[in-house]
Amino acid sequence: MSDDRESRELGRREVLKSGVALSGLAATAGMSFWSKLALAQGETLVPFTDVPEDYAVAPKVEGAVHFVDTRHIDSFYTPNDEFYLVQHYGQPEVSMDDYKLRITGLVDQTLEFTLDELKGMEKVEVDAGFECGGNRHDFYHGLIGNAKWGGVRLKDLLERAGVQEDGIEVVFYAMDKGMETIRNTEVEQSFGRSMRIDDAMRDQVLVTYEMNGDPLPGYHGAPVRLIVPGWYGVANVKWLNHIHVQDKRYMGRFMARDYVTLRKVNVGGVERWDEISVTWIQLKSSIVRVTERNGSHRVTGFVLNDGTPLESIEIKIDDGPWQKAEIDPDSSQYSWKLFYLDWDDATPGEHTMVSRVTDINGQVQATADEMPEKVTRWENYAQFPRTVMIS
Ligand SMILES: Nc1nc2c(c(=O)[nH]1)N[C@H]1C(S)=C(S)[C@@H](COP(=O)(O)O)O[C@H]1N2
Ligand SMILES: [Mo]
Repeated sequence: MSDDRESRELGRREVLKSGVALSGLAATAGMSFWSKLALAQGETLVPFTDVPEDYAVAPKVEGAVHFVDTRHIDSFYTPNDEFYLVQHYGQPEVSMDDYKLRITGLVDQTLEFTLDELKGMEKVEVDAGFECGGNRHDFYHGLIGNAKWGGVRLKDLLERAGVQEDGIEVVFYAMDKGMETIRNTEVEQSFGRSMRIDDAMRDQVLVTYEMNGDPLPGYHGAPVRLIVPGWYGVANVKWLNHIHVQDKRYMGRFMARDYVTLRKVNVGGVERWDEISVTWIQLKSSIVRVTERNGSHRVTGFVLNDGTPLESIEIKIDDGPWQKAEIDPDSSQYSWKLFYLDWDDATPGEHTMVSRVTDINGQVQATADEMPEKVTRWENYAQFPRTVMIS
C-alpha cells in the first residue's frame, strides 16, 4: 500500500476502475443496485450446506459480541441496531452531560472540547465499512458492517492544539476500563489504541458523533468515536475521551499484545517472522448469500480493503471459469463493496463456489493454501469457498 497520503483519497469514479465498474453501471442504469439486491417477491434464500441448520444470530445485548447474519445483508448502510458489536471491557457508564474530549501531551496547548463544541466545528461525513480483525469463516464473517459516519476531522483538532515536532505518536484512550494481568501484576487499563502522526493527519480520519445520520448509539461509542477508514475495526476507538500526543510508541494491549499478526515477511533480504499490529484492512471478498427466483439464481457478497481501487471481483462455481461479478456503483473508497453474479445454469445438487478480488495494483486475494506463512487468527482474508444445495 502506498505511503503517499495525498494519492490515497479518491473520487468515486476512480474507486471503480475498468470495465467492471462500467458494466456494473450499465447493468443497473435507471435502477438502484440495491433495489436489485433486496429480496424481491418470490425470491428465496438458497441454503448453504456449510452453515448448520440451527445456526442463528442472537439479538444484540449489552456486553456481548454481536454478529450479523451475512445471509441477510441487503442494504448499503448497515442499520445501526443491526451493526455488529465488539466491546472488550463491556459497556461503560457514560455521562453525556459532563462529557469532554481532552487533547494533551506534546501540543502547544492542551485542549478540551464538549460535545456541543465538536458539533460547532466543520462537519465531515465518510462512508466506512470495516470488520473486526478477528472476523472469520466460523461465523461466516459476521463481524462486519458499513455506515456513514459524521463528525470532525481529527486533523482539525490536532492542528488547533498544535502538535510539536517531537510528537510522533497519537494515543486514543476510551472510557471503558478493564483489569489486565501484565507480567503477573494486575492493573486497571482503559481501552486504548494509537497511530503514528502522519496516519492521524489523514483527511478521512474522523472523531465522529453520528452514525447513519443519527446520534452515535451507546453500543457504538456514544458520545464520540474515532473512525479510521481503511483500517480494521479495532482502530475505531469507541467512547473516546482522551487523545494524547507523545514521542514514544504506545504499547497497550490492543496495539502490542492483542490484534497482533504473526507473518513471515522479507525484511531486507532476510525471511523473518514478524509481529505486526493490525492496521490497514487486507484485500478480501466473501460470498454471503445465494438466492433463487423463478428458477434463476444470484450470488451476492462483499469486498473490504484498504481503499485501493478494485480491478475485478470474480466468482468460480465448481470447476467452471472465473466469472466477473457486478460491483455496487454506490461504493466509495472506504465503504464495503457489494457485488453479485447472476448464475444462469444452476443444476440440482450441491455446488461449491468461491469469490476472489483483485485490486489495481494486481494484488489478488489468495487461497488459504497459498498463505502458509499466515498463522494467527487475526486478519482472515483468504478466499472462502462456500457450498450450496440447489433443489
Ligand atoms: N473503547 C472501545 N473501542 C473499541 C472496542 C472496545 O472494546 N472498546 N472494540 C474495538 C473492536 S475490537 C472492534 S472490532 C470495533 C467494533 O465496533 P462496533 O462494536 O461498533 O461494531 O470497535 C473497536 N473499538
Ligand atoms: Mo475487533
